[in-house]
Amino acid sequence: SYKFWKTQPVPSFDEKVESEGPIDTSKTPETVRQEPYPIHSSFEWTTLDLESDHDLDQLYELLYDHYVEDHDATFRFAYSRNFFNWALKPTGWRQDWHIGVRVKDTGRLIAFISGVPCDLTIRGRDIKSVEINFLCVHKQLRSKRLAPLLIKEVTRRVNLQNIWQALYSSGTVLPRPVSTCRYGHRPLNWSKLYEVGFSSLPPNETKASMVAKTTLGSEPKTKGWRKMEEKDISTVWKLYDAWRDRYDISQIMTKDDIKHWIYGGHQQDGKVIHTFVVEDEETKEVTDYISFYVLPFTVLQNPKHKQIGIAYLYYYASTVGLGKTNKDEENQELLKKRLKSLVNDAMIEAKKVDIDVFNALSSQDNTLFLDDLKFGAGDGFLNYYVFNYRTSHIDGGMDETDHD
Ligand code: YNC
Ligand code: MG
Repeated sequence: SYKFWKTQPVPSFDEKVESEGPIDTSKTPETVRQEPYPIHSSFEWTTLDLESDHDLDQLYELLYDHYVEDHDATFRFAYSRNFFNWALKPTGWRQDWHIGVRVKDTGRLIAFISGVPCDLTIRGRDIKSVEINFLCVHKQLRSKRLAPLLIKEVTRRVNLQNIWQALYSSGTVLPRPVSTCRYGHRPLNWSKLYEVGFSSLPPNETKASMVAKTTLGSEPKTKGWRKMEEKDISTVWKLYDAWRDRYDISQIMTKDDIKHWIYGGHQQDGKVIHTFVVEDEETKEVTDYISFYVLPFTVLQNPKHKQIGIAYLYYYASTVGLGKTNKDEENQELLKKRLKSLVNDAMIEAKKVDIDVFNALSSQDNTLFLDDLKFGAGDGFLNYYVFNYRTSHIDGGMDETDHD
């Protein structure tokens, strides 16, 4: 019924897109409500200070116990303190977009939502925007309409900065996704995935045959492969910016954003983001980069394993594909070959840091390699939304993967 979402500037499921652009353009920061929305008298709004261990610990604990689980509650995302420092403090981050709700009497944190700056290009139009993430309500306080209140409060605080659009993604279907992607999973440690119930044994296979099938080489094979260094930031930025022309929706990044999101900023220990480049052995030019981030699952109720190590394919680019479109079939074959070797080598690096499964969505150019590199289609989907913006559907690779 979408009682809340019906009141928001988002397209309905059945409407046709006649012209692309913002939905509600009537507001200005001056006409936006200046005070926080009223909240139940036993609660209070709080702005988390993620530079303080106390607040960072509280956020960690809330999400550790109450954030997203898989469909049968076998696994739950295990965000780390380092992960929050990466995901919630990019260039231009604002403390008042790290919004919590506390119990007045005890100070206990019971809900959270966040926004970070994230400008977008959608079909050639640049849009000032934020990304909304980590919406979470304590399990004992569910279904009390706290989520709409958090969403309205973050909207208010973003609008006060004269920003009217937001990107967000969710497994939940809401009005109305701009794109839907499917998760692919590539086992790196099949035996462990089997023991925790993440992977099952296909008919006509044995445990030994599955281990053999999923074993990777021990060292990357791409010539000139190495870890990204600080000196590569400018080149990676150029590659990133040229590469994103391939897609209908992409994030605008400054050089500082590349330093934060792709290089990992100051965070070089206990790293969340891992990035590798290919340096041409003759010219010494960086021709490709590829990155993944680390976000484990807590294994709920398993006697042997407490966690599985998970890597997510993140951004990449290769000069092989630059300036070419997917319609150039000859180039597409070269690109496919290149991406296969880059992703294969990235998985070898992931295995070295004890990752058990390597995930990739069906977005970007990933459908070129998912099957060949033995990614299995997952049962999870991710829907992408843009708040207060109307645009026709963007293919998230779902046409090319099997839908079951
Ligand atoms: C969701 N994920 O439909 P209707 S993803 C948005 N995103 O509203 P209540 C959601 N809306 O249908 P509960 C949503 N999930 O009546 C539910 N809703 O119109 C809608 N889970 O509220 C839902 N994290 O408080 C319904 O539900 C209304 O107590 C019901 O709370 C929901 O971070 C939730 O999956 C998700 O912690 C907080 O279940 C809770 O159940 C929970 O009665 C586990 O809410 C963790 C989890 C979600 C991860 C994410 C992206 C969030 C995007 C939010 C939308 C941002 C819009 C843009 C704002 C800025 C605009 C500018 C400019
Ligand atoms: Mg609630």
